[in-house]
Amino acid sequence: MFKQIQLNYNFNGLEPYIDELTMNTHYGKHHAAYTNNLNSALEKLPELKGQSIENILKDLSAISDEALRTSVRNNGGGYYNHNLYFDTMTPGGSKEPVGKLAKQIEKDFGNYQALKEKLTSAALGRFGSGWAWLSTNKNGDLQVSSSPNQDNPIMESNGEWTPILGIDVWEHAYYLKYKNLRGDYIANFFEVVNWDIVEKYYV
Ligand code: MN3
Repeated sequence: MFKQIQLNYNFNGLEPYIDELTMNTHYGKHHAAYTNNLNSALEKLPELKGQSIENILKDLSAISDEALRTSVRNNGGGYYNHNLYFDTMTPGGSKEPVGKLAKQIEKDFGNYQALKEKLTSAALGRFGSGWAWLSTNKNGDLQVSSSPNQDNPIMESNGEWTPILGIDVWEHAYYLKYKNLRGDYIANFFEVVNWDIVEKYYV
């Protein structure tokens, strides 16, 4: 039975960057639905009982029933992606990457500003619903990418790459406040990123 990650802040805690109504709907309705639907699909897949969500997502082809595979892909992705998203935000943000992660960002991208630009263009360039990602592999390399729908780098690389930060660019993540202005939402998202937590996912 998978459970939504607990928030360390209130629904209004990310104001004015992410508004209370969006948080309420996003966490309370969308993420809750992905989680419930994932658990329902897994009830029909007893062979996956006890497996981590990462293990399930890195080998979706192990699910032979096509409808169940699609359900686990969409809802398992939605479950995992939003746990990461909500966990890596904090009221006021923490401004800049730290520690080993900051060093690797310098190595792979030059500096934080360059990484931010790369993530922003991945997020802006994703047509329709999806995500932009900062991911790492077992060597500690970093990579920026984007995925459609609720897909993520774990599924796309069979577990070679694991996201440590994700920007949700589904309209449900920003439309109530920002309407069509995805770029404004993305710029403001960086104001609430908790780089201390992102670094914990990295090391
Ligand atoms: Mn979402």
